Amino acid sequence: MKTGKKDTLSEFCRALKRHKRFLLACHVAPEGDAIGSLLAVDSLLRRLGKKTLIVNEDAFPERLPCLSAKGWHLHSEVQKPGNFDAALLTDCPTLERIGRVRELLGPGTVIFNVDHHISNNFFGHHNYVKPKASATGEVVFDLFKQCKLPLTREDAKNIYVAIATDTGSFKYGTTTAEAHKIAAVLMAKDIDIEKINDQIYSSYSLNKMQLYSRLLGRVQTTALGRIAWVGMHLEDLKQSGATHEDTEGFIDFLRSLREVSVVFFMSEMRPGEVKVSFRAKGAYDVNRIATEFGGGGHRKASGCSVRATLAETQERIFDVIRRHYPSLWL
Ligand SMILES: [Mn+2]
Repeated sequence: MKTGKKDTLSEFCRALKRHKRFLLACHVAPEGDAIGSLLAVDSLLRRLGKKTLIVNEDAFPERLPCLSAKGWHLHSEVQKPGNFDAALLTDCPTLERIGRVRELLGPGTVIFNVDHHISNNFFGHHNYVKPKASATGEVVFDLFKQCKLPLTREDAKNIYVAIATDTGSFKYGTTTAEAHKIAAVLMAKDIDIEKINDQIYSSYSLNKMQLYSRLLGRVQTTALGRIAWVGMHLEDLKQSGATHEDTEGFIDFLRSLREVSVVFFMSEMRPGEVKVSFRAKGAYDVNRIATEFGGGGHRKASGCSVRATLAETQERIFDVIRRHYPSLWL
């Protein structure tokens, strides 16, 4: 069976119904959209009578207590590959994004790709990818509609978290009218949005706050303030007692600087390996920049990993920004 087929919504749902046992996975370092979408699609498939198993390389993140970690298995706990005739992946632009879960896919596993990344390479046998959608959660909402399954309160919460986290609470330019319409439908399911939002946004540990304080004290800008960046050393985590997971969302502080067009946050994952997040405002496209390093994402939000020191990574990023956007310095 060839990969790369772009399905219509109805073709995609018809194909889903032809399979029995699904492995479900999302990308490594999973966040709200990946997980919320995954949990909602799990519920959908189960109600269609399918057997499902959620398997991921990374643990369920602590910062999302509003979502249920029940049924989340680690790749390392699942011994045998096979036993699945299909796999469905959420929020992954490429198959590589599921990390070591790939080892569980057999040559006969039919892969379903549900995503909204503009950089998606249609790695599945069936691909339902909607780059206009603000979140994969919106795409999963389509699946429920197409399958004529009413949303439970839990489904509504999962999809709400997916869309709210990927749109910065309906603030980013990627937020569509459709996202608001869907949110209205979800709210009609009586979800507690105050509690959900407090759990997502007002739940810093003191260690995390102290890490942010260190990082904010070192923000640098150039090109008349149009570019801002900061690098985090492993030592920063050690000194503050925070974790890598705590850095999720830090980039929003950089983005909140008034003059910036392009911002990036570099975190040292281990010596010689740096993870970079980019955000853009206005006409700038940071997907183009991340792609140069083998990463990707969206026009206004993207990321990549670089095998280098923080200082080398910074140099290389500036080379790429200068090449793509020399006018930033004018
Ligand atoms: Mn997403």
